Amino acid sequence: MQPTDRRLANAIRALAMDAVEAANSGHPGMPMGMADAATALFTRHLKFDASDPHWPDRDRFILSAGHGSMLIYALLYLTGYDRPTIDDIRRFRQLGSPTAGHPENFELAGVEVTTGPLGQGVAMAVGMAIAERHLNAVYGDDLVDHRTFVIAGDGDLMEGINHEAVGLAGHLQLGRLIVLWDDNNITIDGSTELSRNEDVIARHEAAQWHTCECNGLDSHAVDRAIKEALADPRPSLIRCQTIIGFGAPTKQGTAATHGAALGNEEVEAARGELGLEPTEFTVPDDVLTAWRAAGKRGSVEHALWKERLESSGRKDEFLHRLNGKVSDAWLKPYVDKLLDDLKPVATRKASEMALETINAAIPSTIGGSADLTGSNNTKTRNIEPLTPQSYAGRYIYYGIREFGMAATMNGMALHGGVIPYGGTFLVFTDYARPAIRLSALQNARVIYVMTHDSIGLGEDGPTHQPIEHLQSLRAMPQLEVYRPADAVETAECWALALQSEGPSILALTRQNVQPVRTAKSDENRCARGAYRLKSAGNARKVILLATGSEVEIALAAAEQLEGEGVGADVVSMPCTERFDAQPWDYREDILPDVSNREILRVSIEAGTTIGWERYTGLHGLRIGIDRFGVSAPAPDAYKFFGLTPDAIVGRVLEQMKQREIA
Ligand SMILES: Cc1ncc(C[n+]2csc(CCOP(=O)(O)OP(=O)(O)O)c2C)c(N)n1
Ligand SMILES: [Mg+2]
Repeated sequence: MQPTDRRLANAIRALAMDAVEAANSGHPGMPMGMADAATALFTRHLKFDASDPHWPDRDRFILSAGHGSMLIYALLYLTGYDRPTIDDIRRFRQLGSPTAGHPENFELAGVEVTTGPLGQGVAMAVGMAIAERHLNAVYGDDLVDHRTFVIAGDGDLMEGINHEAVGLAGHLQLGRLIVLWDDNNITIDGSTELSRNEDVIARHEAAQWHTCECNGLDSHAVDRAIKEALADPRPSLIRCQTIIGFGAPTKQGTAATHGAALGNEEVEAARGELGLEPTEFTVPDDVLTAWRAAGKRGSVEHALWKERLESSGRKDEFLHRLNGKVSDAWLKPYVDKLLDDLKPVATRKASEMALETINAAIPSTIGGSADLTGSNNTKTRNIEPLTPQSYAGRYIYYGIREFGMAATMNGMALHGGVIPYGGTFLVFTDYARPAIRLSALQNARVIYVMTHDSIGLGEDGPTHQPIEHLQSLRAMPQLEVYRPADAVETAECWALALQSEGPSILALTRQNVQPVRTAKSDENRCARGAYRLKSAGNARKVILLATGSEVEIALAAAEQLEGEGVGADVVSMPCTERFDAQPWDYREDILPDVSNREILRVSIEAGTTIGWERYTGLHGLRIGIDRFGVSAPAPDAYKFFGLTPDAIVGRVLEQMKQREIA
């Protein structure tokens, strides 16, 4: 006899309670409250095959309420994924176990995205739904025809990013996105009445979503609600009314179940209440069998899909696209052509020029901007907008939603088959930063086109002029920050970003810069992160290290120094992370490890100097800006901050004198 849904759901409850108890850490309330809804979703609707978590046409499931990680771990175990095993679940939240505190996409197949920072899961789901519709438009129903389901908590819907994500999803009419809201009226501080009186349903409806409500503790009611959502062409919000910690006799319905072990006594009482096995981490045989059958539900559809793939004339192209590898064959011919006709150009414009070629050569790119298309130069002439009428388009008008854009791009990148890039001003990486951090943590290939990268943007002044941004982004692990100096370097950095497995930031100028790379080269010189652009003519006394728009200033300063008989190398350093990864002998060649009395090392970057001592040495000369900017035309701002060849040469000579460098 098939066990009841309630018994299936209770297996989730049991594992959640036991794992949190064993770790004495974690969040039992959410999985216990949503166990019935998750049972309805996983046993009747979600299209998946536990034996192949990477099946490209699977439905995507995102647990936006990542603190309830035991919900997804229980589901993956019960439905028969290879991992987590029951031992992994016993080792919930322990060092080396894939059952990390919050679900991590790099730990377990079946965990599509990393969640935990509330709100971002829903926004990433929007990106997944966009990627699905786009690939469907390109490859058709036979190969791409799936949905994106989300479980979200009160917190996910309260976060600011939710407004951005909901607005974008409604606008793009992403009807295959279905969010199940765990409406339990509880957050950490207690009742949601403490902090919320908005009408969540009305807000979604105002954003052109379909909504419905159900008793989230009744799997059949949830089932009906999901059916209704599936039938509606709009994105759907299903309000599942639940009780947090359902089944814990004295604690259910209270914040006490949110984020702490229930305690032995309460767990034992819950076992009685729910009719669970007496021993921990135990699932009754008939229940496990039923769950395992649910994990195989999709196998027939999966087999049919494979047949369609085999008989598709586009099989190779489709698989190539999904594996994500891109060639940089476009780069050399493009750069050679650039070199034939050198002229000053802003690197944001150089980025657009490179993108014309890239977008033609690589069909998986999808561009966009947070309402700064004309400033970020992100839309090339050869791509059309992605709209509800035409999901095949490759350009997204994200609106003024920087955080939403970044999280959406994470979802797109992790869906696979597309390479998202999107722009805003570099200073507004602050608005997108939590999602940039998740790009890095998740190793998602998202390319951030961040223009107006310094005081060089001029008149808009201190609110718009990045100062600490470059260095603070460089401080983020697994993120590559590129600041190219001219059109050639911009193209090279684009090639590196496209070939990277993780995220990149391209910091680009608003103002024109002189070409600094004028000779043909067989290699991508930016690949080493820093390289000697000009060697000292006289005996080398100085190394000028510069990035982006300051490289041409460094070259001019070096020329003056040479005129004074002082030999000066100029090193262009478009990507510090890549330079740091070079072998010792290369780094030693570029930046010899000698005292600043022998060779003075000087960094020049129109931003904070904090951190540059890493390359100049503690007593090297760091030229930059350690205060907020000024509202003025760019040349005046550069002069004001001493970022001119004359001012730099003056400071270098003075330092040399002080240090008695002859
Ligand atoms: C951006 C962010 N802020 C704060 C937290 C800490 N936090 C984790 S869960 C939670 C409460 C969430 O409430 P709800 O979504 O209703 O979850 P429930 O208590 O119902 O399980 C908070 C504040 C977080 N994970 N992410
Ligand atoms: Mg809640």
